[in-house]
Amino acid sequence: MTRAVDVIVIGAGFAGLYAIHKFRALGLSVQAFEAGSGVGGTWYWNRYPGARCDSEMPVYQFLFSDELGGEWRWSERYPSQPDVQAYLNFVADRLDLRRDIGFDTRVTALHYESGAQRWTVTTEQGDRLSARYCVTAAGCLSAPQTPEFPGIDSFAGRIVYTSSWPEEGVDLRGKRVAVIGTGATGIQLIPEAARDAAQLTVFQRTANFSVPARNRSLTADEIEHYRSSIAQYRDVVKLSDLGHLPRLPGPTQDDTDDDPAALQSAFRTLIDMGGNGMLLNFPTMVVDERINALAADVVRERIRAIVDDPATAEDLIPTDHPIGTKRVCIDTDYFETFNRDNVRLVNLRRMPITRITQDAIVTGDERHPVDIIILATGFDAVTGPLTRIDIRGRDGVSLRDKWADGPKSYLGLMVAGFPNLFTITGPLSPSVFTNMPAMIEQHVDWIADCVASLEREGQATIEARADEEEAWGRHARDVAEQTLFTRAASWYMGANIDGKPRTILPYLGGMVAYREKCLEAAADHYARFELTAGQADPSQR
Ligand code: NA7
Repeated sequence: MTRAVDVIVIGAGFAGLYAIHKFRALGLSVQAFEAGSGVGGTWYWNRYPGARCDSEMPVYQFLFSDELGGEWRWSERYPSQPDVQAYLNFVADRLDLRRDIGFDTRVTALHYESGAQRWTVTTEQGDRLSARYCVTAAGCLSAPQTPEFPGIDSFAGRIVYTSSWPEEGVDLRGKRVAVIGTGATGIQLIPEAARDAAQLTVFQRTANFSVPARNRSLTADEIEHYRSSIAQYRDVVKLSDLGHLPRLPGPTQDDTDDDPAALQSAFRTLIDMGGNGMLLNFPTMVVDERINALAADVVRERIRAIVDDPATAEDLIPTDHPIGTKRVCIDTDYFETFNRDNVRLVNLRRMPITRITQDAIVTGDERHPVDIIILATGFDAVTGPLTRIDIRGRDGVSLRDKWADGPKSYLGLMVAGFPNLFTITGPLSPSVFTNMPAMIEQHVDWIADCVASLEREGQATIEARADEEEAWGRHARDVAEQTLFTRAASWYMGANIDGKPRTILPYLGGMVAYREKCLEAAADHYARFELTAGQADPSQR
């Protein structure tokens, strides 16, 4: 028999947890499914050494509740993976969310039945559940990319993915370790792995821009201030295009008179302060080629100053994309790590990996003997978590087919042909371009308001209109064209996955404008959507 509830939520990370809480508050019955054995989503899976948030406190947390925020004390400027996971466990306990979450349960299919106006979800275990509303909270970076290097199956040592790092850890001591991938993940992991491994070989395909985090413990005053100022930061974040603090202390564009030397001096100051101040204080950096080039040069000069071996330094210097159009990594001693005797960089642009043997990675004629291979090779970002589920809307149309040439969505929230399916941080929403908890709160609040309105007004379904969906896609692409993002072969553009259409995945117009668009879409009783009157099969409520 298929059980029935009001709302199905897929995922129990930041998005899923808040969604369960909000729908319960509307008096609806909720069932969430989570593939992991615990809450946390991305913070549950990505527990590799060095995993740390690159948004800083106090904004990387829920800000919807003064009480909740007031009970939690953060300890570092950038929270570590164990800290974020502990926080999300605290939230789940404090709001009593676990009783509505089915753990170790991966959703495989989600089908809409037009007659009943209900969604039926099927899990890997074969369970079936039906609901009037379905909300995906599956994350943007949760579908790992696992490259098939020739011969990888013959490797006799251990292969570990950063995206599903074993809970008990991996003992790297005395081992010859390879890390493939130098994105944000590799850049966090590599300094940690170098400390333990006998020999660490880093396989780099593309050099990345990275700036120091300058992570530190928070002072007692800061901890108390952050704990007691949730309401203040809730308001502050709403004024920020990146869902962050609107700017960090330090110089801004107004302080530079647009003078190149002053601009570069400002970038040096912001980099020395640690973190992503460059992007927050100089948002034009990702639009204005000249400013971008000045910023990139400052980061390049820093790499040359840190890395002792000039040839290694040149290999580590990014040259193929404007700074900021791929995630600028926030590191602790990343470039310094290449001065260690036990660390070697292999530039795959010069010679790619040709195969993996029983005990080595081979690039051209060179064998690199290894005991452990760590894959930090990224994700089928933003769309992957949804297209890996067999989602079928009205008339059996599959989401995978609908998105074959690139994602289509109205506001990143709803897809035409998929009634009552809401996608938290879906493609063409600001999602990964912004601070995720802030984005998630905005989305969940909007969805909950929408569902409350349907319930109140006696509407059975809501669905994105095809013309609005089309217009939003065009707008998102137009905005992207005005930036430098389209010049990078990044996962923001779908470029890291073979065969994935190359098109912008997040909306780059900023959260302030985006919030406005969402409010406009909800105006006049959701006039920009298709609505169907009547309650769907009340016997199943
Ligand atoms: P990223 O940023 O996608 O990085 C993946 C890395 O793996 C990147 O250096 C890739 O090189 C490399 N890669 C991927 N496939 C291969 C193959 N086949 N051979 C060699 N190297 C490969 O993912 P992360 O997990 O580091 O970061 C994702 C986000 O998580 C991050 O932006 C933060 O928001 C948190 P490439 O650049 O494609 O040449």
